[in-house]
Amino acid sequence: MPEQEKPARIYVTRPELPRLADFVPYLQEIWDSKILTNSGPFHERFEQKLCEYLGVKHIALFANATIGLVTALQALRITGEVITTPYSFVATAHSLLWNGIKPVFVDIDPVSLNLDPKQIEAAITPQTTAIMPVHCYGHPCDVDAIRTIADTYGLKVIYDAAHAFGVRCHCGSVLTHGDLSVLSFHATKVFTTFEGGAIVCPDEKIKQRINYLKNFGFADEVTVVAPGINGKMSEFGAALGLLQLEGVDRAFAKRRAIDERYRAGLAVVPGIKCLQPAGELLGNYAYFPVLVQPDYPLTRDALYQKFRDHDIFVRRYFYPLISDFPMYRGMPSAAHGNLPVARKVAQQVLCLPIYPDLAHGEVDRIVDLLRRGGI
Ligand code: T4K
Repeated sequence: MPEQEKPARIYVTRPELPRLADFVPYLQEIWDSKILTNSGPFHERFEQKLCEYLGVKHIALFANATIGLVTALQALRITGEVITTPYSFVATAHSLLWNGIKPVFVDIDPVSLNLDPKQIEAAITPQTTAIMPVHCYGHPCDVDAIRTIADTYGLKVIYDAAHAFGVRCHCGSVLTHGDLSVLSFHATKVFTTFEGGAIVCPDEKIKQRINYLKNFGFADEVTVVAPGINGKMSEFGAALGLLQLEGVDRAFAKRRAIDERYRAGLAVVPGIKCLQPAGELLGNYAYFPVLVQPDYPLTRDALYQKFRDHDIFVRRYFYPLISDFPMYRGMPSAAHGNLPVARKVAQQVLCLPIYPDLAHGEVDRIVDLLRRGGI
């Protein structure tokens, strides 16, 4: 095929951006005020609008979710051991190591791919102080079962909600569960502020402490109350966030249509299993993971390569497991036999492209490739 006729490269995701012309007045305002960061006017407006949109009480904006996770652990003074999932982006466990906390990996549920509540109790020791589950791919964890365990053993719960922007479960926003939830607004997420993140908090007091921690520990000009970090979101990120909020429901609707098209197309493809929703009343369609089963004509990795040959950049989120990285693999909970479900899923998963502007024709091309066994 001549170069100019080649279809454009397809990525696993692309950010949904507003028209540049619509962003320029926001930039003008920043230029005029010369306030670039440190809780400026866009930061304050965005926090408030975000609370309203998400249906939560308090939000503290962050430079990214990783610093948000690190700070959430500091804010609740978590120490010792924390139970978490091996099946996530590596930032989940890294936030524990950055606080000198030992991650204890527990296997995932084979249907939701979230931390399996049935296996949490057996991993609790006198050193356990918290649970850090992940709403993987935006599918809610079993929040009620996790709450019961946490209450019984006096543990805190910090949700890594990096994927769960806008997701609603049986009792409203999934972000209201646990002691704190941490969102990501990275460029690859359903809602972006370039880089960015947020901690969702239940009350003003904890938000105040988080605000100190994300600003070097400053309580006022001359008082430093904690060894804080610089985790602040800039005015540029907050301005983009404000503008993004206007189009986010439209973006979800487009994602949903793509999700439905994949499901319809793949229903009859032997060996390709789509993940089912995990009880969400409103999903965000952040990812479209499929599991490549042993009866599919190609292995997962051969299929991954076939897609690449067609300039389709599918991804293996989350392979390798976090527990297989060098800084974790010596830990007893990372042992081969301890995480059989996560290990199997990490070998089978492939995340197909999904983003609002992905053409339906491209979805059909991807489905067709899967139907033909990658040929
Ligand atoms: N917890 C969980 C459960 C997470 O998934 C993440 C992040 C975090 C915590 C930490 O959140 P942050 O601290 O980042 O806020 C990406 C992201 O970098 C990462 O944020 C995300 N999870 C993870 C699942 O995916 P990569 O290395 O796969 O990204 P990259 O650069 O290969 O991008 C994937 C595709 O996206 C590209 O092929 C093209 C497209 N893309 C990417 C960027 C950066 C764009 O179109 N524009 C862009 O600017 O990690």
